[in-house]
Amino acid sequence: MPLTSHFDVCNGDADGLCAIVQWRLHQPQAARLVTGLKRDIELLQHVQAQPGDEVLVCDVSMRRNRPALLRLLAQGVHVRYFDHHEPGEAVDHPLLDAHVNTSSDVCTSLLVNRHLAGLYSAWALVGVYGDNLTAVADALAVRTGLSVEDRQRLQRLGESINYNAYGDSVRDVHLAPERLYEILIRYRNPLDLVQNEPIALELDALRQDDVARAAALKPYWQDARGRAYLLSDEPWCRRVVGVLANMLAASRPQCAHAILQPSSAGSMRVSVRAPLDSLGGAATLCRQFGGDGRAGAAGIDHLPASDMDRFIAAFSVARWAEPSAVHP
Ligand SMILES: [Mn+2]
Repeated sequence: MPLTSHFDVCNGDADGLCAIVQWRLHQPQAARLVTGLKRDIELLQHVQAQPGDEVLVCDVSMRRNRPALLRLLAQGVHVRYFDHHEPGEAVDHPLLDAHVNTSSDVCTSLLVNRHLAGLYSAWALVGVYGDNLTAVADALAVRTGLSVEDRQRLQRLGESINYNAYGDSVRDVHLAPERLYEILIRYRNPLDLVQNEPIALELDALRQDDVARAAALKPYWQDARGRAYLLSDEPWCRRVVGVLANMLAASRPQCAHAILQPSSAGSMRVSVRAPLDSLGGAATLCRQFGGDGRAGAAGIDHLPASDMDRFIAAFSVARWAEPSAVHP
């Protein structure tokens, strides 16, 4: 009888890593970890398993991993799946044990925590804070009797681990998520990690430094309805762009925001956020330039640098109407 191989597959953000950490503390098992940065979703295709092998998947969309999932199941591989992203068409297979819940008040770490009846709830909290479900995390922290100080330590750790997953490639981040996992899994309680490992402080300091630099940026273009920012081609810009978009939106809810950053030669990547006060129109604008997205947040992967002014002109006259106002 051949030996069973184990694979752990997860998003490299706090929610994904903390889901696997909880599971492996509960069920210690040598497993090959397949992870990546935040943007790396289609991870299951990298698993080369044999019939009878076991795969644990956490925090990556089933819809995006569907072909690889179907292939593994058809090969006779057992798959246990925890996730909170929209799964697409349901997959029903005797070898699949799926725990997918898309409610806005859950994340993958929380689903694993429930499954394990709260066995490693401090680790779950790190994931929940990392996924920005602050109110949900605070409530769980209170229920489990954590002090305010410990709650803040877990929040800072979650946000730092999460931030470490932002970048275009592992060259942009402080520590590859699979290396970070090796440190996390040494601790049954993340508060001991915060106490003992310099990495928690390092990640936090790096994040604070990026955020301070981002806060000092001046708009490339602005009027009363919108602001556009042009980032440079540097690792800190590739790490901070998501956080910057949230910072800008929160600081001026009546304004739309566009962030442009150089990607490949002669081409820009653009992310657009509609004003928080009227979440609509972002996808409509981006589609004019070959992009796509949702009404409130959308993007363009490849905007020729020569089209930048044409984009700013379209951005300045865009209609930021709520979708219900456009389609009554
Ligand atoms: Mn998540």
